[in-house]
Amino acid sequence: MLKTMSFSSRMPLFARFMCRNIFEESIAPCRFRKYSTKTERVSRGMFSIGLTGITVGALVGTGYSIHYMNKPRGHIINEETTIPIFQDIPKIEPSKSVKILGDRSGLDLTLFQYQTCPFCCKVRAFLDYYGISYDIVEVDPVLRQSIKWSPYKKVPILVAKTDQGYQPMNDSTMIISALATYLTDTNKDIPDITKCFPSITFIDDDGVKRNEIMNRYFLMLSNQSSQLVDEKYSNEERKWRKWADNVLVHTLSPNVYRTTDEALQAFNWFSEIGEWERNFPTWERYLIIYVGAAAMWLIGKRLKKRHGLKDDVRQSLYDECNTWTRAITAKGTPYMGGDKPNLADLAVYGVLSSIEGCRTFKDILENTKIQRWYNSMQKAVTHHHGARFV
Ligand SMILES: N[C@@H](CCC(=O)N[C@@H](CS)C(=O)NCC(=O)O)C(=O)O
Repeated sequence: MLKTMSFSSRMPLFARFMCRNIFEESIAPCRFRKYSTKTERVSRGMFSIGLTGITVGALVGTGYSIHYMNKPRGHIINEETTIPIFQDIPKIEPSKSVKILGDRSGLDLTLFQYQTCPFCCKVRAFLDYYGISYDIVEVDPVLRQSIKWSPYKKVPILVAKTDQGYQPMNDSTMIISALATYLTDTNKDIPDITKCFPSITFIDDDGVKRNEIMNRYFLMLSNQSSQLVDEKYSNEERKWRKWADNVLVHTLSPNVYRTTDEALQAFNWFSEIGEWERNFPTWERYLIIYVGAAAMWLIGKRLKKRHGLKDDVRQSLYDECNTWTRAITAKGTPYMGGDKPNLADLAVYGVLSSIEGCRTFKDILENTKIQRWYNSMQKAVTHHHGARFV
């Protein structure tokens, strides 16, 4: 039973449990005294042992309770960190270079990624749409050697080579907001912008220490540039970017890894599209495919429960796709951003593109009305339609 309880609820119960044990042991001699023929002196001694037991038990229990009550929960602890610039990072041969003719961004970028991670796909959708060139380092999802230099242990990590050194940017949403700020506010450089996205460390309701970039959905524009942005329009854009990260993305894993067959098919496709045959030794590739598929099949079941998906997980995904297309239809424009995609369109497209080769994706196209929007997005991204705004 203890196993099924959260850590936070275990401590006081454990304390009470201890107290009860000590208490039960201490009253046993009292009961014994009532029916025994031993001398009163002996029973008084036993009674005082019992009493001491109760007192010690009560003190230990109280101590635990006070410790538990004082344990910080849901508080921001006083740690605000900006991502430092590295003077050097290990030279790692890129797995691929995406060079876009006529790129006027002035950026020199390397993306550390998993090819089919939805968060990495979001970043690539942004870079491709705006016609920004970048190198790719495909990270081995099991061993992750190529990001050993980074204190941040997830992907995507986007590193910008600047005059001041190598500036890493962590978290897909922060990366996109930082780059969108850079494209809108031409007076700021990447290290300046990165400083505007500090991560705050806090203890959440379960007592777990977390880092979060609180303003990651915002562009950090100067007063002058922010006047160009329509407030109502950017509220809506933020709302759907959050939906892509907090709702849509959680419907993917339970679908893609719904059965062992589907999980294996998905991992084989990841291997193909991520060029694992070229990027990793054979043993490492098979390790990732088989261990990864088995692990994700199991994890998919847990995620289904955690995110409250329907028993038929496909239906949950169809529902979300329909929510998105209905919202665009209600606007009467081809994209959420109107006549051209905005950051919400790019985020939703990026997330869905991560499962393009999976059976789930075919099912979405056949059972929802998302295909028209998806095809237009695909064209806009692969033909770099946003490059004219750079
Ligand atoms: N909030 C982050 C989430 C990134 C994330 O969870 N990435 C996963 C891959 S899809 C990861 O790197 N997990 C750690 C691991 O693989 O060990 C973002 O938007 O970039």
